[in-house]
Amino acid sequence: MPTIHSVQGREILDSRGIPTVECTLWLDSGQSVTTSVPTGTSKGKYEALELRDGDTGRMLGQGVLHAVEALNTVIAPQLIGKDPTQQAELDQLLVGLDGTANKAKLGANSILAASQAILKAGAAANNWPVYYYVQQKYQLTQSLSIPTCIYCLINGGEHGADNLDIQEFQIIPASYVDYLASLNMAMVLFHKLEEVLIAKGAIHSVGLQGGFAPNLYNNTDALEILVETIKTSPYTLAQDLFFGVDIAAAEFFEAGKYHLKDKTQPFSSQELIEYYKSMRNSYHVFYLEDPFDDDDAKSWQALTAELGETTLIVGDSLLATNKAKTEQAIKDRTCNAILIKPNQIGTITETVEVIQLARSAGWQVIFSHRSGETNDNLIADLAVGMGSDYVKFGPPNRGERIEKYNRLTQIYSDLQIMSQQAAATAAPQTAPESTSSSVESPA
Ligand code: 2PG
Ligand code: MG
Repeated sequence: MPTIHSVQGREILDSRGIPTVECTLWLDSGQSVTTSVPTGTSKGKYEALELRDGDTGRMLGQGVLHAVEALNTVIAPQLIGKDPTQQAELDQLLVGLDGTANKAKLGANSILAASQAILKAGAAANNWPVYYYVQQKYQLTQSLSIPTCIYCLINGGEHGADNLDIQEFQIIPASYVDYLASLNMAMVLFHKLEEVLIAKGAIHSVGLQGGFAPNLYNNTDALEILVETIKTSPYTLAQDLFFGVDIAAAEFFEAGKYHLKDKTQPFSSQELIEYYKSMRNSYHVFYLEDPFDDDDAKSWQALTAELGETTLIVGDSLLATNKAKTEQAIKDRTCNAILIKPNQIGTITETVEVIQLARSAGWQVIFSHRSGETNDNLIADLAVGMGSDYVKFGPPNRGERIEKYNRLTQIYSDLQIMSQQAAATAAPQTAPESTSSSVESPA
């Protein structure tokens, strides 16, 4: 097995034009891999620390040169000569080098860049695609398939133009819709939505992740406009597709109340539960992400008790891809699904541990991008290889989001070839002379 020859980190810009960390790792076989880490805008307070320089004379204080230095001078020397397939051992080494509870010393950005590079290098050392390597290594899923895509078409909250409180209005294709058909649906509805917004004189420029950020009066208007858009298409709501929302409620929680434009007075938790129930009933919203503040556990529990049978109640900043937080939420029945963002925790191994926990509780798993993305498509491979139920990669718009969908399209083709090969190898049961080939790798 090849070993790690060198590791080089650097500062690059993310899709928002804000610095982030990229890392190239060379093996002594001559192979190399490059990876970069995303960053969030509506970051949760329990996420691992992303190290920023804070030097206001450069990159508005957002530089990551200290994180890059940590990667090149503290982390890299420790990785040289190591076997990249020993992910757990190497991730443990990284966590130990940092030594803090939230990766505050070296930064979760430098640590994750190294951890992701190790994973990609492990796959390269085997000459396997990353999704296949991940499946073989972690055995989180028996079969490989493309997760259901959650497409965000309208951006509000911190991602939008500041007039919608809810951060993401999403469409979710019905389970019978195949991946390529779902991409077609998202593409059609994204462009039809633009036409509807233009016809209404609503602004149709886009927000941070590429969804439209229109000037509407309130949050319900956004759902109404999506309903109107669907009516101009061949699709039927509640048959071909459903709605989802990322409320990102921590962003409008103040002094124990939730401040939404839909009502002049702020919402109490109980009023907000009623609001979600009516959203569920009137608009077929079956996905509710971060519906309450991260510390308002009682409201989460009440909502999960009321709607959890029929609706995904998804913990994002609530759980921060953190094992202790997830354990607590399972015990308290706070939610029934988890958003997975490796950069919230900082290593691949810890990400896998959180997924294992979520699975043990029967939760649904959703792999997610960040609002500040790069053109690295690793999360597409992770989502397939780890058997994610859903992925949230944004709208079918902007290069950094499209890159993830295009990677899913490649994997989709690979899987088709694999199943054709598998069918060919199954054939020998009736024709034993052709038993020689077996599908070990789609590569
Ligand atoms: C979220 C994400 C991605 P951010 O809240 O789920 O959509 O946003 O990366 O800004 O935290
Ligand atoms: Mg979220």
